[in-house]
Amino acid sequence: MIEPHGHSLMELMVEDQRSEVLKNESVNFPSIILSSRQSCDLELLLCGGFSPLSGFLNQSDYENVVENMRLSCGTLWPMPVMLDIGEEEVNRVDGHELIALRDVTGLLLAVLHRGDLWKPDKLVEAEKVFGTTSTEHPAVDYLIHRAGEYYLGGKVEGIQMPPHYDFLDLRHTPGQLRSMIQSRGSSRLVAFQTRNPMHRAHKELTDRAAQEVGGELLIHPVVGMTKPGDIDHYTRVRSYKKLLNYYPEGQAFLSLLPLAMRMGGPREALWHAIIRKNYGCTHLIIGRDHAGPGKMSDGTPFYGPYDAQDLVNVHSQELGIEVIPFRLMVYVPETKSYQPIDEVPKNQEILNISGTQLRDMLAAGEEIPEWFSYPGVIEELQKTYPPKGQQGFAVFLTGLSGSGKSTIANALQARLLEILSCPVTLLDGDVVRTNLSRGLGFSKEDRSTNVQRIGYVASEIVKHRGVVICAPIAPYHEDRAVNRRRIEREGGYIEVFVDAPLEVCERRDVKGLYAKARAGLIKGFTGIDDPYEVPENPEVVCKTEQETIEESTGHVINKLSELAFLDLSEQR
Ligand code: PPS
Repeated sequence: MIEPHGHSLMELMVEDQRSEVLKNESVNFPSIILSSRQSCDLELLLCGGFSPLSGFLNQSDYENVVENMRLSCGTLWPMPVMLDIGEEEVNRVDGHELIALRDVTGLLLAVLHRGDLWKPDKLVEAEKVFGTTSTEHPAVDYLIHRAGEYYLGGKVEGIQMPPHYDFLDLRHTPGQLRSMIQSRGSSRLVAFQTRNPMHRAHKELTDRAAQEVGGELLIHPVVGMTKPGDIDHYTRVRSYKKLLNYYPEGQAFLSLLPLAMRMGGPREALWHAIIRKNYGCTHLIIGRDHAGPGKMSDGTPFYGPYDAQDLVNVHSQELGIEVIPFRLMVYVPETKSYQPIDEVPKNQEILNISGTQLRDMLAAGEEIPEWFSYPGVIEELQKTYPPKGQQGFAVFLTGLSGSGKSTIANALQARLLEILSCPVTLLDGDVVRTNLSRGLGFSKEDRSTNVQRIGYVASEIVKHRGVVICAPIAPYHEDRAVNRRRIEREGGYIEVFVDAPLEVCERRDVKGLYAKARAGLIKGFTGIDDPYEVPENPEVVCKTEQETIEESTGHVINKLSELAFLDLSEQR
């Protein structure tokens, strides 16, 4: 049996006296402001979660980790933990032995004793560590596009843990967790790693694992950084708390892990095992595609479904924590029970709902079947992912000056106010330019700033489940695409191309601006001597020279209803 509290922890926080000395001296040190990823890594270093590391990796350790998954001393360590910096920081730390590591607010977290500084071969790192150089892999994307070009190694002395303000009763350092385990008198603790909400399949799997081992269960979700697009940790933690009620009293407990995941599949599984050992666990459940980022756009998975289990098995002796491998758990309606997929007889019907399917069902307001999850858990997810009819949305009208954007926007606002019992904000081009964007001109850069500002405000309104109509010219694809991405993350977005030929707009010339532009009195006028990039895939096209304003407004209302953002049968 493995002794859970046996090995010593490498905690890097210094005593009060040393901390005071360092704080006083730090005014003379150059500073590095840590990114979110670096801050998570530092937290795990300081609390001992990354034992036996004593700081950010130096070059020989890094090269060994990349090549052989081992530190230079031979200890198993599969993941580079690097302080990546850019050219500017390289110059800043030049000639200094001690460097202050601060969070974004400037708070001094730790002092780094400068070690090696070098420029890594990122492609080699990507290939060896993640098995791919494709930037579709989130960690490779981070490495290539976001991480600095240089690595700075060195030991760290911890002054203050990165501060947290949420779920404080559920955050424990490895030391705290070990004492908790000891005081509970448990000798076997099975950890369950997750970055997703947990449902009945997970409950079943964790029950089986704990029973198999005869131990207690630690639900140990990652709340540092997970895969971009994952459900936020606030929602998840609320749902885990609800799930706990479904375990027998005292069988399972919850603690949050501030790790920044890399989605590194097999290597990450090994890393998770080492980290959980540091937290005092004796066993770790490794399921299907553990810490995998899913598939590439061509459908090829980055890792085989059980690669992580295989790699961890190879090193099981050395790890000092036992791994409990699990196959995918599926629901068998005939027996009304969950089974590992390899234990289900062929031809027997099985049911499963993927994360994406679940989100689609929530967005459609569909009932989630009892066999899949628990009412308390679903209730929490429904609060964050309300059906489309309760989400906010933005209608983004784009078109030439005089195409009819403002007229449609005003009519649409009135129609929506008639249907919905909530306010409707109108961000019209002219109005925005007198308030939000006062002082901006009509250069490409100023137009981008103007249009993206509108997108930002719209995204905030949509995030708060409000309704907004925007009506700038927005002549460039790129700005419209940025806005779409930003707003779609928060709720609904529909682009309406207000399509009137230039000669029609010019004939209308409501403000007399086309005449001035033709006369050369206004330079850079859209359609005359400045470009308008026609939208490629707008949700709605309004041909204002061929249809009435009621018809144009009707197209938009119908599209909103078709996409389920507007329920025409009921008041909002
Ligand atoms: S942009 O490109 O999206 O930032 O333009 P927008 O903010 O919507 O423009 C608002 C109004 O500014 C008037 N105007 C001009 N339009 C285009 N090009 C130039 N150079 C220009 N100078 C002033 C024009 O009346 C726009 O209003 P609308 O409502 O579109 O007619």
